Amino acid sequence: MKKEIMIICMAISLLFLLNGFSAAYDPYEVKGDINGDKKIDLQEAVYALQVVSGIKTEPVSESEIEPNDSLAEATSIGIGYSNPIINATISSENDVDYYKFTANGNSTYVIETYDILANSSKQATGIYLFDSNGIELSNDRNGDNGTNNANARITHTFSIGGTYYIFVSKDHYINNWTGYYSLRILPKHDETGAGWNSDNDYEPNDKLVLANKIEIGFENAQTHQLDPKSSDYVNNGSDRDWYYFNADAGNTYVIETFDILANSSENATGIYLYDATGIELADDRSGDNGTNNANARITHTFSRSGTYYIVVLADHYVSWAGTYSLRILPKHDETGASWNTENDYEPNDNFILANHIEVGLENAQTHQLDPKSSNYVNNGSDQDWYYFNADAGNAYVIETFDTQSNNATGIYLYDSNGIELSNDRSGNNGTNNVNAHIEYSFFRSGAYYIVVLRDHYVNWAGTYSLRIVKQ
Ligand SMILES: [Ca+2]
Ligand SMILES: [Ca+2]
Ligand SMILES: [Ca+2]
Ligand SMILES: [Ca+2]
Repeated sequence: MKKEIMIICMAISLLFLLNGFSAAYDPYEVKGDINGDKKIDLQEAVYALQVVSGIKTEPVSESEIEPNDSLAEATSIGIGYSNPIINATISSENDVDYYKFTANGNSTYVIETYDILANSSKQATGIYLFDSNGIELSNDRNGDNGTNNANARITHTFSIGGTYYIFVSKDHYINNWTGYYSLRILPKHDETGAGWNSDNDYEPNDKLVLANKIEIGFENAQTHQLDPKSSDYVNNGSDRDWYYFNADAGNTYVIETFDILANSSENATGIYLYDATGIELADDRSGDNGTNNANARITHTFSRSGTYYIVVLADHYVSWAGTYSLRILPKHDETGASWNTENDYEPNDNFILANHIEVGLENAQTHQLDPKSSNYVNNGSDQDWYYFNADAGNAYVIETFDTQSNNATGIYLYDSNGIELSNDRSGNNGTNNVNAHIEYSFFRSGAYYIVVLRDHYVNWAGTYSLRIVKQ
């Protein structure tokens, strides 16, 4: 009894002490104010006491405080990646855990249980969200929504700020589950408190609202991973990575995953494009479109300016985990379009990404069909697109030359709508040092497109030259 009185006295005196320091940046004040509400309540005072006494060293994560078996006994949890509850437990068949938090008005949070090891069960927790009157707003009662290291997950938009409650219990459909879980409340990517783990691939980003930012342009590519550790945790789907970017109305972008080494699999990623309301605009879900070093590829013209979303996940038909890069490339004539001058002016594997070539003998260009294509997961080897301006009524000769082989390249000619006008797909038409050869008269002046790729019948890679000559 004396001991308990002593602890209470210490806690109370600490409470005064901490509040007295609240104007200064005392580290214990920051650590003690778990709720971030600039006040220290008894629970926080006890926590601060534990920090002072060395029992607790972790400055931000907190655990549950039993008993928390009712709304009135709810443990406080802060908002944000840095304020989780860690190592809470469902300790028995009947154990239930209540938490309370303060939501900002007009904010969206992802609430999830996570880091539940899948050593004994494929199912674990369920979670429920209540308002301050105890009315249920949402639930994921059998952990249907979690991916990667998350088990049960709710996404909810709070129009009114205030106190809300989370209820964690065993999965609704299993008789019993006991074990450790962690719990966090993650704000939308553009809201106060949004944060990611820079030491772990900028996770958590497994929901549209938790998307990482990616800028448009060749030089703004990012490299990430689909996490092979997904299978260690209770979840309902492996790692997926969301990104958001801002598109300008009328612009066309190529969005692609690339530089995925083909050492273990011929398939890797799929990508999907969404608008801000979550409506799918395009997908390449099994990486059907990529060539050369690209795997999954979407080409889309954006009719409205605004924020758009990409999700990268494993190819729809395979279980894949590993490292990938992602980029968003503007059309050749749009702001931010650029190419790698140190690597043959790639990426140009799509007419949207075409390099420019001027008409005239003196404007011939020398390039390569890349022999490294086979190192990467793709659905076709290197191809090189070009565009040029032609005048109506004139005949033009388009040809590859100096290929060191008669079975090297094929060339195809397109108009700006992507309609094929002519081809020499296996380099049948050239003589002497000319390999593939097209002659064509244009009815309309304008931009036209050429693609150079390997001879239709031969697996060729190497150096070629290209010229377009007005007759
Ligand atoms: Ca990831
Ligand atoms: Ca992820
Ligand atoms: Ca090339
Ligand atoms: Ca190319």
